[in-house]
Amino acid sequence: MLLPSHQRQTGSRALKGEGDRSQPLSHSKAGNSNHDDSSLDSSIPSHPLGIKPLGNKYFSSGEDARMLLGTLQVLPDEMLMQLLEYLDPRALRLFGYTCKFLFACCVVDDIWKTIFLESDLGKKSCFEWRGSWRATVLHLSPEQNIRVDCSNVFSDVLHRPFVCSHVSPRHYTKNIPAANEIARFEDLSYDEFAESWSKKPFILTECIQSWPVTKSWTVESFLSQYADVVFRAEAVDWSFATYSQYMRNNQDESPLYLFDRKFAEKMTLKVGKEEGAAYWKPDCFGPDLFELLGAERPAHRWLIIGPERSGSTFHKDPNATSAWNAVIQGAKYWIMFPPLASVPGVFVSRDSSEVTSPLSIAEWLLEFHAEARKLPECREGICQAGEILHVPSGWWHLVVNLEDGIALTQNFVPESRLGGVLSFLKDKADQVSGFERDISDAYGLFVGRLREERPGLLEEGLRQLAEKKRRWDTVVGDDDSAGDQPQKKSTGFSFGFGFGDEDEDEDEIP
Ligand SMILES: O=C(O)CCC(=O)C(=O)O
Ligand SMILES: [Fe+2]
Repeated sequence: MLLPSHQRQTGSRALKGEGDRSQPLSHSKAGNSNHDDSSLDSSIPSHPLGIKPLGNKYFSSGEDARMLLGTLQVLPDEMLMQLLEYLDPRALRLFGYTCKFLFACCVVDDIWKTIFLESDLGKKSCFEWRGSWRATVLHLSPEQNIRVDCSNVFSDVLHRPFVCSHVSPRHYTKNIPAANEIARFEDLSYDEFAESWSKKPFILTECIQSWPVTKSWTVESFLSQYADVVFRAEAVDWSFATYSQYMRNNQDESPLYLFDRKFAEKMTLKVGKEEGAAYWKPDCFGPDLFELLGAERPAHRWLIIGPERSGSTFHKDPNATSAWNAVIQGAKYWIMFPPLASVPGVFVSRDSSEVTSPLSIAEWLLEFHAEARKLPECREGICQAGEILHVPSGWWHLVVNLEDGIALTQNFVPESRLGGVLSFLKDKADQVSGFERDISDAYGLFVGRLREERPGLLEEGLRQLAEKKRRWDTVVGDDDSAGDQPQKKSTGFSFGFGFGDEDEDEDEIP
């Protein structure tokens, strides 16, 4: 599921000079990469305008376009880019014609994306996508997209997004260390799941083969059946016809991701084991305790569609729920860490309500992937079309589509994770998300429903909750100043609650 609203994410761009096929400097990456950097460099084409990383300036004998900026030379590139955000489309276009350096700045597509979103066009669900936000806002045909030779523009701020939008995620998914491989089974029984697997990720290769959508859904079939259905894709609501144009032809570093929770209603799908159903929840995960909430349960299922390189940056799923994610078309690379791990490049506030990480998936892969996969708690795997992956409650995950794809995901509360969910709803009430606005006490609502329908289970859940709190108090000496999120360090400090399971990984902090 997408980053829940309780985990506000802020971004920081890690800037490093990097090579370009036509230039002598080589890639500089964090963590002494064990990837083959030369193959990464050769997979990145030269910038279409000829823009180069800043470091290349020191190897160039020719003129530097920045010298012709006049008084604006005093401003660093980051600040120049920020200034441009104040210009309207006409001013931005004209300003770009004043010199080559400013041309390179003014065609950066992210600025045009903001302009698009704030314009009337940004409110439309059907329009012609022209391959870039700039071309779409300015109604430019391919021949009207002017090309200026910017080979004397040296800037990491301008070059880095181009690298990130051309990084092939496949480069990072090769050679998964055997110890990191997410377990794969054909299928699991509910007993096996409840006894041994509810706290670990795994992939099932046969479990969803009987779903009708596994055979019938492709991006093409969607286009023929649902072209006019309007889906939510991050900040926009677009018809599938429009989204598929975008999906096939965009250069965004973080492509807009179609992530819609009302899809079943919009597409008039039947879900569940009934005549004519499109798909149903797999048996192996057992009862979903949030079903006791009926219509009052928080948002729980999503249709996900996106192009290669789209995906989800590091997050934990909301309300300490577990999830399954079924790939219908395409393939997804998952990299996951248990709840208390410190994930390289991901910084969490003391109360876990804010997550700061590099802006894009590509940026994280470039800077932190090599270091991350060396950690003993790292789990990685590729979920192919027709397979389903289990996301245990509280696990960090980053997911990237390796090709255009369609997936279905659903969040749930298995019996074995009830204590964790009760603890979250009670102790992190300010981070609870996905409920309708008028539900102010999710913990009280859930406990009340469990008391009516599953009193024995509630008792066990409350016992787990109390035990968790007791263990926590023992560790931190009941002292608030200790902070509420000790991080598991890669150097080996491990912190587990071990509720009875011999091989318990870790659990959430109450
Ligand atoms: O398919 C994806 O991008 C991942 C979605 C996700 O985070 C999930 O299913 O929990
Ligand atoms: Fe998720």
